[in-house]
This record gives sequence, C-alpha cells and structure tokens, in this order.
Amino acid sequence: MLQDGIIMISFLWLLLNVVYISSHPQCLDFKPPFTPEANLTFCGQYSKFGCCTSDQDTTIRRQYERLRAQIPASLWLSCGNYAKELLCQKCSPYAAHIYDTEARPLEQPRSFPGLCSSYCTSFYQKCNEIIKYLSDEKNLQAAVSKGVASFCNYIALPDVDYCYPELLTKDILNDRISVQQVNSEGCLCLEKFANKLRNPVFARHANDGTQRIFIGEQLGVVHIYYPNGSKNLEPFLDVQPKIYSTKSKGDERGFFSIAFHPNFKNNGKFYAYYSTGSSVSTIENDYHGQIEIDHKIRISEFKVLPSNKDKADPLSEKPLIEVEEPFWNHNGGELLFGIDGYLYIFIGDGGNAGDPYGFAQDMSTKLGKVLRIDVDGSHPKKPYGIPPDNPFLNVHEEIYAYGVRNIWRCGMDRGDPNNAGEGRGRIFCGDVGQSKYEEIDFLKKGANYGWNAFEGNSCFKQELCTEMVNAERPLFAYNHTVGKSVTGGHFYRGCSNPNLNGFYIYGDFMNGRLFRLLENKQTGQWENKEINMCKSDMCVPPLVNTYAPNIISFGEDEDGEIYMLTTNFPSTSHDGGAVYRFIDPARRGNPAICKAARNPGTSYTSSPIIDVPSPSTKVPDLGISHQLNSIPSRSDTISNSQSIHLWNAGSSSSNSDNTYSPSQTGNGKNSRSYHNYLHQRSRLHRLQIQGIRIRLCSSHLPFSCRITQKMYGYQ
Ligand SMILES: *[C@@H]1O[C@H](CO)[C@@H](O)[C@H](O)[C@H]1NC(C)=O
Ligand SMILES: *[C@@H]1O[C@H](CO)[C@@H](O)[C@H](O)[C@H]1NC(C)=O
Ligand SMILES: *[C@@H]1O[C@H](CO)[C@@H](O)[C@H](O)[C@H]1NC(C)=O
Ligand SMILES: [Ca+2]
Repeated sequence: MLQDGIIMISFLWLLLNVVYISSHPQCLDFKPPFTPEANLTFCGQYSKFGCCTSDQDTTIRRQYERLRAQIPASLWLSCGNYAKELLCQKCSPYAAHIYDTEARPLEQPRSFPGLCSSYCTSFYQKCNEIIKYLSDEKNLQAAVSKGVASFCNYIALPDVDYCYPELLTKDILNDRISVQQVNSEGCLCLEKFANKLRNPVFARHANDGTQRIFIGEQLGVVHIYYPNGSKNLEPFLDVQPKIYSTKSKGDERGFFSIAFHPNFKNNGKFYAYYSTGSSVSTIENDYHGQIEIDHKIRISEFKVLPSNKDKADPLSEKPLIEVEEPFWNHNGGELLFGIDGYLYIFIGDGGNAGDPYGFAQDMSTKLGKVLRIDVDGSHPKKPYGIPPDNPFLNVHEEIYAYGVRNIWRCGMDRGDPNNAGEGRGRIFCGDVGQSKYEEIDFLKKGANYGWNAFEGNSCFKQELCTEMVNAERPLFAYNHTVGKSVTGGHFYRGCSNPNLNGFYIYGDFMNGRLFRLLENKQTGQWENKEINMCKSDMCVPPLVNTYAPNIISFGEDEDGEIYMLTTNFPSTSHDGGAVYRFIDPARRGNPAICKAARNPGTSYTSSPIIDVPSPSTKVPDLGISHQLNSIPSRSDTISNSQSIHLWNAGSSSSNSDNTYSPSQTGNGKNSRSYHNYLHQRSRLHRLQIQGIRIRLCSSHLPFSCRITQKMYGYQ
C-alpha cells in the first residue's frame, strides 16, 4: 500500500511537472530566439531557429579553435566533439534554460550548460580532463576534483526538463520550437514604452529617418520620444489654448491626430486635426433648417521651425478645413497620407445617437464622410487642391467615401516585406458602432459604408436599408457582447516580430480586448482572432502582460513596430495613460538584421569578439578552418609543404593569389609580408591568417592571440 502510494505520488508529481512546465524558448539575452540570416557554419543545428547570429556562430568557432590549440592532441581526439556540442548550446533556442539564467538573474550566467545525468556521467568519465579548458569557474573546478557525482550534481538543472541533450527529444519542448507557434496561440507580451500620459491619442513617426516617435495627448500636446524610450522635455507642439475640450471622463473633443507630409523631411510640413470653439451658434441645413452648434473641428497645416526640427513653429498654422459640429461627440479624428500622396481625413457623423439628422448619407455635408485632398495642389477658392479622380466631384468634391459613423483610427499597410510589398497602401479603419455592432472597414473610393441605415451587417434604420442595395459591408464586425467601441489598429510589417507579419492588430476601447485580422491567402477572407497576453513566465521583465484597459489608440514607429496606447481612466486630467510596444516572446527577427529591442540596458549586444573582417560564409571554402587539419599544433613549426589559404573580405573566389606557403618568397606584396613576418617572429608557434590580417598566438602562458594592427597585404 505504502509503495503504491509513493508510486502514485511520484506519478502525480511527474504529471504536475509536465502540466506546469513553462516551456518557452529564450536566449541568454532574455530575448526570444530567431532565424539567423544565413546558415550557421559551425553550430549548424541551430541554423533554422536559435539564439546565434552568424557573427556569434563565428565567435564560437574561434573559441573552439582556441581550445583545440590548448588541448593536447590525444585528449582532443576523443573529446573535441564534446567541446563543440557544449559550446554550441549557447545557440540553442532554450539557451536561457540550459544555462539556468532565469534562476540566477543577478549572477553571472553559469559557464557550463546543464547536462542530463546519464550524458554527464559518460562525459565526465571520458573527458573530465577538458573541463578545465572549458570553464575557469572555481566552484566548478572544485566539483570536478571531487568526482563524477559531485560534478554532475553541480551542473544539474533545477528544472530537469531542460537538461541537455534530453530536451532535444522532449515533445513538449519541440512542439513549441515553431516559427508558426504564436500565430495559432495569439499570445503576446508588451514592453512599456511611455507612461504618465493624459489620454494619449496617437504615436506616429515622420518617416524622415530620425526614428522619432511623436506621442500626442488629447489636451493638445505632442512630445518626441526615441525608440530607446527617451523623451524630449520640450514639447514638439503645444496647442492647448486652441483646443476645445473638458476634463470630463469620455469627452470626445480635443486634439486627435497629426500626419506628416510625405516630403516632411524636406518641407517640414505636417497636418493636425483638433476640436476648437466655433464662432457661430447655429448653421443652416438644407433639410433641417437652423441647427445648433457645439464646436467645430479644424484641419490645419503646420511647419517645423527651420532652426529646430524638434519644434513646430506655432505661428505657421494654416487652417485648411473646418467643420461645424452639432454635438460634443463623434468627431472622427483620423488623418493620414495615402500612398497616392493625398491627405485622407476621417470625419464623424456629428454626434448624438443614431445620426439624428442623417448626415452620414447627406452629400451636402462633410459630416459622416472620408475626405481626400491634395495639400500640394491649388484651387481657386480653397487652400488645397482636389485630386482629379475624387469620386464625387460634381456633388461635394472633397468626399472620398461616405456613410461612416465615427471612424476612430485607421492603419495603412506598408506591404508584405516577404512578398514584394503585397498589400501596400490598403487602409483598414475601425468604425465605432451605435448599439449593437462594431466594424472594421476596408477603405475604398466612392464606397458608402451604410450608416445610418446599417450598423455592421445588420439593419439599423429599416426604411433606409431596403433602398440601400450597394452599401459596402464591413470587412469584419463584432457584436456588443464582444466589445462596445472599436479602436482601429495597424498592420504589423516590422522586423522584430516576424510571426506577426500581416496581422492587422486592433482592439476595443471599452473592455481592452485585443484582436487581429489575418488574410487567408487561399480564401481571400480576413480571419479574426483574439490576441491574448502570454502568462508571466513568458512575459518576463521588462515585458509585461497587463495594461491599463481603455485602448485609446495604436501607433507605429519608423521600423513598423506597433504600439498600443491605453489609459485606466479616460480623462484629459488624468495621467494614467501609457504606451506599450508589442513583443512576440516566442520568436524575434534576426537581431543582426532588425534594429530590434531599443530598451537601453536590455538591448541586444552582438558578440564583442569580432576581430577580423571575415565574411562568415566564406570561411568553409577559403578560410583557415578549411585547413584546420593542416594547422600545426603547439610545438610544430610550419613546414614548407603546408599551405594556408588567405581569404579576403572583398574577394569572393579562391584564386591562386590567395594561397601561400611559408617558404614562398613570392612577388606579390601579401606573400612578402607574410614571409618576412615569419622570419622575424620565428618563436611564435602558431599562425593564423584571417582576412588579410595575421593573428599571432603566443606559446607561453597566459595564452593569448594578437591580431596584427595593419592589413598585412598592403603594408
Ligand atoms: C542552409 O542549409 C540548407 C541545408 O543544407 C539548405 O537547403 C539551405 O538552402 C541553406 N540556406 C542558406 C540561406 O544558405
Ligand atoms: C536615446 O536616443 C536618443 C536619440 O538617438 C539619444 O539622444 C539619447 O541619448 C538616447 N538615450 C539613451 C538613454 O540611450
Ligand atoms: C455575439 O458574438 C459572439 C461571438 O461571435 C457570439 O457567440 C454571440 O452569440 C453573439 N451574440 C449576439 C447577441 O449576436
Ligand atoms: Ca458601416
């Protein structure tokens, strides 16, 4: 009975361990693994997915070569393979676990990977002599001297599921080593980027190569941030006195958007959209007579100061369009440039509830419309031009689309970087619903989005629906049990989170739920899925998995990374607003390619030991490693019969000019230098030629190598 009980408990314990295993890949820098830009030539097993760039792989190969030079040949013969296997664990997608870095966050990471017991035992029995070359950790050496049990105990992992090599065959781990994983799970983390903001309404970039992120608050202030999180104290723009708003929770009046001119870098022009006081109290409407006015919205052009690109010129404002607003709510607020270079302006239906005056279907007003203007064009009566192919030139020339209720935030696709920019220029918007449905609309020229006949796919005003046969249906709609106020988002086309490529990420203002739409290339349908935050075992600091719940807006930086702007109390007087960056904890883009991870202190640092300019791809063909077997060991001298290939960072082929033997006097500069050098330093036992520099290694302790300062070939 007792025995059964113990077996039962053991079984349960095992089961619990399997269930609670927090199996997520992670690198030694606490960031997700990635796909290297090229096959790794040394730790090739991690070419598809792991934690090493090609540069880091090269560094490990050099460590390996240094070991080879230090370790007696007979020992190397039987243990060299172990050295390679152990060194390459730094490239494993589970490196952080194999080296147990999470459990020892404040200490130096351990110098030896965690080995499974049976592997460790046979390694120790055969090769314990090489351990001292692999690590100089004192406690480790002490454990080694006490025997196999002591050593294997010392390097065992607290979580045996990650020990090498058994983790390679553990299904629960290997199922998760998948570049597709996050797509099916939809689990993400956030990195807090900015906080203490008062209703942050946008985070935008100027596409001018400065990497600046302009974050605007609803009360009328814009600050410049940098991808590393630092902020200019002096605001970029402060138009608070012009803004018409209150501190009431949920007030929809205020400052909403800026959009940078496509040629902002050269002309310094940008455009702003905000609420301001109206000088009239009523306006005349064709159908409804005199209508009372609450305020008006204004779209203006501004310029930056010629003397200071971080500061808008407050005197440069040139109003372009003003629209009187009968009610306090539904003021639209999106402003963006299409790939056609025209400015798109998204205006709400004027407010109240249900569009009481029917403005969205009324072509005589700009309310409930999407406008498109040419800010560089001219017009006899207006401070902007009209694109010649606008769809309603004879009715209301600015109108591009109509029948919208209150579009709040749109995203424009930069195009699929993996597929020739497919999708570039399409614009998806969130149109906030009335009482039942929220919708995402695909912006199309001339389209009628149906409001106030339709709300989502359902009929809102029966008498209008029957007539309106051509209304554009939403791309996607959700009902009010899912959420009550959509916030349109952005297409992810950044480099740092490759699994998110093509996601249109958006959310709900009221309940903070996040979703993504993704095109199914087979069916052409856009499929919606909720995005969940990962658990805290995956969102390890500085990543978080919670956020203030009112999703006000989404933003984008120059690299295409996506931001979310939220608050915990939507009032301009409350500074509970924050900006977060989305992070996929399962996979990142190759850090050698992406300008990833900008948080100082946690930022990715590539290997510091890049000592020669050798393109790693050429190493196996032309470089020294090809000749490793013929490199002399410690006490040998280089014999006349041995040749060493030189490879040159600038040349792609191995031609005869690159091959030299020590005795060769040669007639080229390269060979002469090499020859002379050998004579002058005859005591140096070992010589490696890398690139066109020479590496000289001392034969005396402390073992060290020195890279010649000059490019020998050109001395
Ligand atoms: C990497 O190696 C694999 C298998 O050897 C090969 O199919 C693939 O083309 C290589 N990729 C690159 C980028 O060299
Ligand atoms: C952040 O980046 C900006 C702009 O590149 C730079 O001026 C600033 O010093 C950086 N701050 C930190 C803390 O690295
Ligand atoms: C709302 O949408 C959810 C999710 O699609 C669905 O389960 C639910 O039945 C819908 N409710 C109504 C009232 O249509
Ligand atoms: Ca609609």
